[in-house]
Amino acid sequence: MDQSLFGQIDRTAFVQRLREDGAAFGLRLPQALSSELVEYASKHACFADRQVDCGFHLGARPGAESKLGKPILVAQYFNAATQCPAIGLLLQDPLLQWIAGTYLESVPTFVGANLWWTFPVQALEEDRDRHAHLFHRDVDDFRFFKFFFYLTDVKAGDGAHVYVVGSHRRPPMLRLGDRWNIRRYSDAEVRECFAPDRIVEICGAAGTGFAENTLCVHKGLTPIREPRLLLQLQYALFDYGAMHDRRDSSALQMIA
Ligand SMILES: O=C(O)CCC(=O)C(=O)O
Ligand SMILES: [Fe+2]
Repeated sequence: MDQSLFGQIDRTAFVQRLREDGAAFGLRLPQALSSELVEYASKHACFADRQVDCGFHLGARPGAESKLGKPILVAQYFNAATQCPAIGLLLQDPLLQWIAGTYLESVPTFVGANLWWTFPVQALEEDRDRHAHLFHRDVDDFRFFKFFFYLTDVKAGDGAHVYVVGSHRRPPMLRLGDRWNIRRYSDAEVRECFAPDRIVEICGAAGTGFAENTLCVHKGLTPIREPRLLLQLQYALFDYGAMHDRRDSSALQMIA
């Protein structure tokens, strides 16, 4: 544990929180690592809507939007898990591995890193749905969870990740079939099911990290002023090959 990038945190309490609340807080990336991730993002192409043929560098976002004929809400990097050394370091971190194994009660399987921007735009409603800006639950494995790291400052009302405390154990049951169906929930439905203090907007400076079992009801808020850069590391029991960021480099094409 002395080798961890995260220093001393009460790891047993962290996992306990994750079990009870569905999320646990208090991780902080070292400044140098956070900056390295931002620098990686500034030097490599990201891909609008996670489409391999929609690559652009950050400075060319207006041109990319003109080509696509719409505002870009989300753009993701491909092959960052293998190409970005800072992500490689995080994947070896003993504290993150301990949390993953303890929470999953199994040898943890790392199933994917995802590094993406969310931009402050007047997004199309279909893009807000597609990119998880409406409340939902992720159902990715029998047991799984994600680490999230903000790489830009995230202020209230401006692109935060929002989750409902404890909702991994008590999903909303509003319609017949809600026990089994995976669907999007409106804000009104979530407010109807949960007390206001359970609906938590997670804000924090660049470097803020937390873990969440995204079986909890959650969503990303569409930013209003500042773009948000986020790194997500996902751990599960099994790797179904659906969550990684690997794409054949010959398939990657730029649009701007
Ligand atoms: O962008 C966020 O904060 C949430 C993303 C999300 O929930 C998802 O991709 O499933
Ligand atoms: Fe999600």
